[in-house]
Amino acid sequence: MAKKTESQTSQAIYTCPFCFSSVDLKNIHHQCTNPACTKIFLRELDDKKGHKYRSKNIEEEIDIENSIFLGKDPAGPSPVTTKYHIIRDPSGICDICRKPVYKRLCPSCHNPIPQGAEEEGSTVFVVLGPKGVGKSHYIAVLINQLRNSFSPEFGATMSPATDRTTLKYRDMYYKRLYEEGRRLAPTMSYGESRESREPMIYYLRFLEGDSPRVYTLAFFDTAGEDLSSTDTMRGLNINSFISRASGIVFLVDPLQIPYINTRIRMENKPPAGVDVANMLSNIANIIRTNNRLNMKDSIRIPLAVVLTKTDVLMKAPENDEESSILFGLNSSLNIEREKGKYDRTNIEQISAEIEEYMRRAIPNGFVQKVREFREHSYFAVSALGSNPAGSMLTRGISPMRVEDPFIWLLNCESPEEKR
Ligand SMILES: Nc1nc2c(ncn2[C@@H]2O[C@H](COP(=O)(O)OP(=O)(O)O)[C@@H](O)[C@H]2O)c(=O)[nH]1
Ligand SMILES: [Mg+2]
Ligand SMILES: [Zn+2]
Ligand SMILES: [Zn+2]
Repeated sequence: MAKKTESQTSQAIYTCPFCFSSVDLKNIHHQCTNPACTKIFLRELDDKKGHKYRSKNIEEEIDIENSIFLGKDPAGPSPVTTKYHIIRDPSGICDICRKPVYKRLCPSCHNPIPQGAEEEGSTVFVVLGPKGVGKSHYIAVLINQLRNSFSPEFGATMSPATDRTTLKYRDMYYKRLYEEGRRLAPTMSYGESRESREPMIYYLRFLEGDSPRVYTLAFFDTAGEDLSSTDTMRGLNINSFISRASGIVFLVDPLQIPYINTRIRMENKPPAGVDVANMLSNIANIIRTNNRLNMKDSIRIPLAVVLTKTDVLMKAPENDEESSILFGLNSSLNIEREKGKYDRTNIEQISAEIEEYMRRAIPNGFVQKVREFREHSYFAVSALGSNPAGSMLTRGISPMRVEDPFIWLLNCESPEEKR
């Protein structure tokens, strides 16, 4: 019963997955979908001569908040405009047509607040990891797999939350990877590009009985360098986002681990990379600070630790040294999971194997750090299925196990009980 009270109090507060602000659901903005209201509103604006925010388009009004969120001047030449009249009060009644309105907006950034936000809370999963780990490729391939393979398999539907998510996915990921067959370019850091600040948001709906379960998946493709210092994370407001997540997917690149990097034999081998134990430690510290936990308290957000680019570890060994870091034919990674249900045995078997692998390969108590997250599980995936030789993906894209971490996260205890 105590738990219930806890989750009831948290329900009035919604974390906007777009701008990360804490939104009191009693204090939000709305939009009226009657286009006539916008026209009346614009006519009224014209009567107040010299109004600063009058769009050139005769059928659309300027969305001041959303313009600012996207780094555009609302009084400048190309602000964000909308054909739906914005109501900047929580009444839920249009101030023009006086009818109830149902389109709800985050008051800070004017992105949508989905139906069911108060019952479901927002179940946000985030993908994190250092630069070069394979985040962008993983996210690009995962979205495609979740839509086209996972959803039909598990009786779900996945839809983009906004048109901008649709456009961003298509223009920055899908086209290049799936249509042109080219590798993705490195992601720009926040300092360099304001665009990257906006995550791609999808709603995943499971249609069970009369109350569908809805999850919000936030794919927040950071440039890894933004995550390597707690100061940068704090400055960018990523901290509150991470601290309120219902699940974290933390990516680890085997090729960046010195122990593996020195033993593996391959062409165009990248250099070893940052200390992942340190990065995970930063993430844990931020969660503890934000959620007012002691250093000794375990963290209640489920953590999926995911080894990327596993294709490079699944070849025939060239010598003994190499064979000690490869996954052989006996690896549990070769056992297919049972389709259409949560195959717990398969996931636990793989987790045990990868944990042992990481204990051997990564120094500085990485595995102990992971244990500070009360619920954790290890995974191994490959987005591309093979190591790209040049910028063209000549061998196509054949992903391996990319959806496993999400199947596990979706089957963790109900996320409201985590907080
Ligand atoms: N072998 C292999 N290489 C990959 C895979 N995914 C990404 N890579 C390589 O890793 C590089 C960095 O990936 P990227 O997604 O840009 O990393 P990010 O900085 O974390 O976003 C890519 O250019 C690819 O060369 C994979 O599944 N297998
Ligand atoms: Mg990237
Ligand atoms: Zn917002
Ligand atoms: Zn109206």
